Amino acid sequence: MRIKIGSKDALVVVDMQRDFMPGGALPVPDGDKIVPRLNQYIELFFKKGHAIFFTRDWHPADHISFKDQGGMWPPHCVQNTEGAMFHKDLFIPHDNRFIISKGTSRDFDAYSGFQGTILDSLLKERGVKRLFVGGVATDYCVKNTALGGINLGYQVFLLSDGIKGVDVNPGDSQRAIEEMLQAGAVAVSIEDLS
Ligand code: VGL
Ligand code: ZN
Repeated sequence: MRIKIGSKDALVVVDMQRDFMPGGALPVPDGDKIVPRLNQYIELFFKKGHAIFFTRDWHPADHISFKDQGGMWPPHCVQNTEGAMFHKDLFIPHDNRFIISKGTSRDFDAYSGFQGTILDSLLKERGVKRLFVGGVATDYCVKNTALGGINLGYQVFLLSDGIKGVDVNPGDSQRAIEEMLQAGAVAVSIEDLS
């Protein structure tokens, strides 16, 4: 496949935060291994001057998704803590990039970067039609962001070499990938883009 990146394309890097990396509060196995590959995608979009969106989980300390509040996760990505920071080697350009915080209020969780955020309006404002989605976790926030994008009418490309999942149940990530493809996402890897 040969895909030429243009001004109607945007890169969406999902939740590459320290708490989702090995050693973090809610680690995605090998989550750190995709940083170099994601940096290649980021560089490609950055050099061409195309938009790059970094989503982040940005929870209050008493967030509803945390176990001590009745949710299913250990506390993670609490606003302004180290665990909520992006991986230190992730290339975050100064231009053409946007940080999208989600899950920011106590009583709502958001697995999709579109949920409760201005991501859709920022994309529409810029005339973006195609999204290239990578990051973590394949079976939660990547899946929901990709499906959210499809539902909003974007053509979604899944960066198959730039995603990692948690697999709470074995096979969750593989099933998530199949679900995204079923919904219309197209799997690509770095060699496909120029
Ligand atoms: C995520 C679990 C809880 C994710 C966020 O980014 O995939 N997973 N909060
Ligand atoms: Zn979360």
